[in-house]
Amino acid sequence: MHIDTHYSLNENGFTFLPKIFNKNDLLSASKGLWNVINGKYDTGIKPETRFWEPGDDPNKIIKIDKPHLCNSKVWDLITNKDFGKALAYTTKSKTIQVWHTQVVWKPKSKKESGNAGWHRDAQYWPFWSTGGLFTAWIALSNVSLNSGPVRFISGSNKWEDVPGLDFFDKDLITQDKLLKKHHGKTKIINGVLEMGQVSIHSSLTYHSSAANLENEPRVGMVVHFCTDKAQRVPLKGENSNYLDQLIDHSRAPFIYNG
Ligand SMILES: O=C(O)CCC(=O)C(=O)O
Repeated sequence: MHIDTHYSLNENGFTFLPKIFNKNDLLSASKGLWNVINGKYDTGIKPETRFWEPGDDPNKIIKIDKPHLCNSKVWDLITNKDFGKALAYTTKSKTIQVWHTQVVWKPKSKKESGNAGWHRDAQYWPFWSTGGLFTAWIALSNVSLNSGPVRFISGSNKWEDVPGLDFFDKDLITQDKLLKKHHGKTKIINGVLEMGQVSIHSSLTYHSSAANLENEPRVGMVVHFCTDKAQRVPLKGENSNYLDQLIDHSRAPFIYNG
């Protein structure tokens, strides 16, 4: 397997994989996601959460959680065996289980409408340890520098938490100031990808994305996965049962198992 040796998941906090999927599967999944966005679910199952509804601002970033439950082609994409193998190889793991997904579909932006604020995924996952948790971002369109690619802060997987950062905060200018105050000059790497390529980042890596200035939408299928090294953190109250769905493999499929 060819691995991009420029960036290491351990050292930099992210890496890039070569193309894994065939074009038809990518196009079918993309069409499937568009159906989900428009409220058409071929499996009859609704997504977990919608942050965009038909009729909402068409220039706004569209995020919908767990679209793999709603469309069989999206399910097929994220359970692809070669994909599972590549994630296991890259993370040096014995098992790979997908426990959450999102579509992040970014049409041409107006002002801040396409921004996703700086964050680390672990800040939203109090029920998980930080080790053994990763995100794979599958490019379902070509992702140019101008299309608002996901960008990563190299080495930020080793940082302490930076309070005040959030995916849903579109004010990247204020966030950049905050980052500068805490860490001075940072090295930011853009995930410029061809359709079918994949980036992987750890749960602690700070990342964000800015405006899509292209006419075509920038489309990412975001796959959150845990390895055999991940550990549940017992919680009380809200979210305490969230990971009980791990036992339901029709929601949380194993895509690599030794
Ligand atoms: O697709 C984006 O712009 C943001 C994605 C993201 O936050 C993630 O992959 O964890």
